[in-house]
Amino acid sequence: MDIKEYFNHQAAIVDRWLDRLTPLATEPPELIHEAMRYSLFAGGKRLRPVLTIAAGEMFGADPNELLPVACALEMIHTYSLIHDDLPAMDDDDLRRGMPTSHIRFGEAIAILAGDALLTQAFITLVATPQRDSSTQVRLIAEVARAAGTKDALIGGQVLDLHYEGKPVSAPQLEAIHRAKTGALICCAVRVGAITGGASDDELAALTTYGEKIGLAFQIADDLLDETATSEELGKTAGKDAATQKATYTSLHGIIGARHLADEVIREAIAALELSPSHLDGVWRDSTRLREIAHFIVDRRS
Ligand code: GRG
Repeated sequence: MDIKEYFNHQAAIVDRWLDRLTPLATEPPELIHEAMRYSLFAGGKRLRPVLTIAAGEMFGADPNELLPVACALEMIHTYSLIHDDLPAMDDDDLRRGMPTSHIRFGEAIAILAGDALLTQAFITLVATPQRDSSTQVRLIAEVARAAGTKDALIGGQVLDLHYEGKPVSAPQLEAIHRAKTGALICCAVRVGAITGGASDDELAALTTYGEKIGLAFQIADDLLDETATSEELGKTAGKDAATQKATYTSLHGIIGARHLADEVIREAIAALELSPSHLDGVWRDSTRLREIAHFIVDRRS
């Protein structure tokens, strides 16, 4: 199976689990469940859950333990997109090729759909027994931290708002994205490895990989904003330039950003290549994680 087929295969499995783990749109209060499902099933790439699955598979994780953790991350990611699109934030009309949640349901329901998806993620984690209860608590703590304020999703979004319209240096840009985009991506890799029972050394190697691909993802996102169409992206293209937002392309140019992305991906893969020597003689197959690293910078949406 090549990486595209692997993504499609795993995304279909993730969708089945998401369907199982999310209240039905016919369950009262129907409107909020409909809004949660509208954004959840609008056709995202499922990058974060697929990362969790690929990292978990590397350590032989049990799918019944792994998939709910993967889905919890997709719920949190979807909540962040709904809130990011709100008039009070990026004020966007289009997401995943469809009208954004506030356009479809109004602002109040969009806010609540985001809140509900964040909550549903933790309901899911709490309801999923893991290999032992300390692993379960650890996973819940990992996800909570990545969604929080310190070097994490909400903190990154606050930094992003803070720097709006101001000059941003390369280290400041990296700090924004390490938190806003990178924390959840790195968490997706870590929780997969933890679910599979990775050792501390293995987890450290995968954390470096996760941090690097998180950065590469954002550089690729900035490149796509300039080089892809709204149809390809399923969201408004060219918005960063139109709003004069500091991006990797505005700081380094298109060619410079492309080189940076390639360099960061090489570092991510190097972190994986180092890991076998830390593995107590146990070989772990990191082929999928290497392929995903390349996919992140080669994608067109
Ligand atoms: C509102 C708490 C809060 C956080 C918002 C994620 C985020 C923080 C904002 C999204 C804005 C944005 C376009 C960030 C760039 C990186 C990113 C997260 C892109 C979207 O992720 P993909 O490409 O989307 O994985 P799909 O739809 O494929 O899941």
